[in-house]
Amino acid sequence: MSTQQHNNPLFLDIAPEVARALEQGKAVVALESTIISHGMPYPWNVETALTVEKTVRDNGAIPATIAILNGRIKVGLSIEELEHLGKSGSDVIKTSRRDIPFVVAQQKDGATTVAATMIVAAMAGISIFATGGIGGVHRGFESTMDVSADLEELAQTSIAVVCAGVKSILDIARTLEFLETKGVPVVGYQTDQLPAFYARSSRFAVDYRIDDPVSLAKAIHTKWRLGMAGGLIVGNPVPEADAIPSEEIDQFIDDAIIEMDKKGITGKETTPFLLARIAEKTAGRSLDTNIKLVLNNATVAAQTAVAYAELNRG
Ligand code: PSU
Ligand code: MN
Repeated sequence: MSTQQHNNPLFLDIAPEVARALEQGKAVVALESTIISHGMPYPWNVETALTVEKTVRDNGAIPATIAILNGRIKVGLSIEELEHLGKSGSDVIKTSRRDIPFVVAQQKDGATTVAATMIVAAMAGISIFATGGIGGVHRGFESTMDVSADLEELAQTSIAVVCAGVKSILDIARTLEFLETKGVPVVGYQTDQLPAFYARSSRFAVDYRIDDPVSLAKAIHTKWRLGMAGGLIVGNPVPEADAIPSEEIDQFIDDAIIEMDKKGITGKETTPFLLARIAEKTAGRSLDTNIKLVLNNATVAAQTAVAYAELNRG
């Protein structure tokens, strides 16, 4: 089990099934909830959240979707709770690191970003986390200084995040530079190149390529056993059949960013706006790709969590 467990029963409600699995040293995979409320439209968001949980189970681990409901930090949600988040959409507070204490203190509902989900997962003693895409350094950073809190969280919180890489709504080169500075390893799962979310490759090299869950779990385990706190990124490319090549998606992304700038959308609203506009522009094709890549990440995360639990027991 993780060395950083601060399971504070004052604030955390860990679902019985998740608590039991953690106690017994079984594989658990954390899942975020901003992707449900702000990342996809209803009802696809709820359907996807449920399918992701099933995929984690089918691969031998217990899913723990994380959110804040009525000020309680939840680790493991019921179907009704998932449905509530999915239906509420952007009425729920997009909750990153800075927001957690306020959403809790004011007894509100919060959907956790990658950063906030990492924080809660670490509190609960979960080590492996599956999502779609992480936040990063935004294009136009030179003038906006928009860098997602996800990156600082990866620098300090010991969670392995399985994602489909970094999408080109972000400045991929600067995101990688930031991660290098902060000492966050970027692993390619069965690839030498960082995936670009919709596309299988960004053409940027990863730090290390790993081809199987056991080797991946061993590298993660070794980092933390060395006493080196902090996260890792595992970039898992979307399956070939579901990918949208960069040549096709990049024009839509560029157009959506121009629209965003014209509308004056900034800060935490940017990613949800861009995802929704790209889905409209591609007539739902990008949403389909998004769903497929999350399921693919859930598979790899669950298999890695199983191997990681094995190492921890051994
Ligand atoms: N990228 C996606 N879908 C998402 C997000 C990013 O393809 O839903 C969400 C994640 O929750 C991520 C957050 O942690 O956006 C980053 O937001 P910001 O850049 O405001 O930190
Ligand atoms: Mn931002």
